[in-house]
Amino acid sequence: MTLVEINFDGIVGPSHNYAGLSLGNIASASHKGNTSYPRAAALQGIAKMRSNMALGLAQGFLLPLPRPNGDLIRGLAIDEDTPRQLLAAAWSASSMWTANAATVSPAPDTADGRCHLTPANLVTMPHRAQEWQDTQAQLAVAFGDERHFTVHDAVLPAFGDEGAANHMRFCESHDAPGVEVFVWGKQGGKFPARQHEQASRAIARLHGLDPAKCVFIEQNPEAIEAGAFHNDVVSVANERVLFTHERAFADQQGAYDAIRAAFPALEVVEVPESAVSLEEAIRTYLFNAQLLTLPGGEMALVVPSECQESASVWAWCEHMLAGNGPIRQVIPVDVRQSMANGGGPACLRLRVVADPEAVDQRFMLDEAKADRIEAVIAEMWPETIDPAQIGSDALAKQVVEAREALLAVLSLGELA
Ligand code: SUG
Repeated sequence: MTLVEINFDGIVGPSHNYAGLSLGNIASASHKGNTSYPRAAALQGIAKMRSNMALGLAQGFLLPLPRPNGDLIRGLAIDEDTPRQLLAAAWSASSMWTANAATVSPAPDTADGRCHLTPANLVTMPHRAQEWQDTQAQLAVAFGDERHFTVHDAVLPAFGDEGAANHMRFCESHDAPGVEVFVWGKQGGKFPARQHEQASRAIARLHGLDPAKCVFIEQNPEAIEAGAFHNDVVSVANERVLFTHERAFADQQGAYDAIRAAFPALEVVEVPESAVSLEEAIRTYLFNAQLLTLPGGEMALVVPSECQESASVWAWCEHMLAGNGPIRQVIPVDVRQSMANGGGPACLRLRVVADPEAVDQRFMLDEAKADRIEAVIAEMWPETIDPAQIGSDALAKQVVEAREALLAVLSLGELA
């Protein structure tokens, strides 16, 4: 068995649109009402996956969920008089951000030696709260081999859980036992804190983690106020490295000390406020990056191309590369359509450390399959969606048929 990190990217669904549904997500609010480009969005996502595969990394994907969601429309009896935001919720393509699909504890960390996955309940936002059962159904297929994986139910809706976006794992190498860090937020600020401490603690118990190898850290309320609605907007981890803004945590030094107590080899790469302000970090999504170990052992940071256009962020990246820190490459990628809804490269992927052979092969990507997926997107995905079109029967038909065509080409009709 070879355990490697596999990134499962969400394929951007054909209903991708800008409805401004996420309070506290500044990009989502500021692009509300804009025309979206679902075809371009999905192709940008495939290009990112191809670029990571070209680095020699294992790549998987998850499918868009069924939209418009008839169950939600019927369940809330949505009609012409219902606020447009609720109708738009039933059309949201938000499952593309698979960092919110689940929390994943790889086999070396768990008591029973299986990889555990808990779908996120995403209860804070109605358009996201509808995701988890369909996500779970998909995870149960992709990770259906019960010798290797356990897929749980989401934690009780009393405690908000947003999945891997608020979870980091430190280890000497991906296949070695790790220390899992859960970041939660305290309610009471102007924006919702989406991750509840008790949801994180429940997941750690359900996954059978060793309490001595778990760390629970409070997010900085100022970061949430500035638009870091998930911790992965202000920090990212890989192996021994924590790449973080200096204002990410409520008690920054205390957070480093707590992680170091459980994982002494911790290496912190901290970006100070004086080099990149919290606001600029959130605007450019510098930390919503994929911090990857390349096959040669070197680490690369896959950042949104917005980072290259920011004088302070790019100067900091160049300064970092000129030094001798652990991150040796910075690779910009264009995921602008997703970025405009607050989703960068890291939001678009769920990391699963597993033997690729143990995964249902229909969810693993190679170049030939990427060609087939691209062909369906190019033919079937709407070129544009104006928010006024949400609710139209013609658009609904196109969105449903586009997803069906994708399932057909991937032989995944059972998820229809
Ligand atoms: O939950 N945006 C998502 C972005 C999720 C980003 N994920 C991570 N940080 N891991 C959210 O706020 C926008 C939907 C809209 O406005 O239509 C949205 O749901």
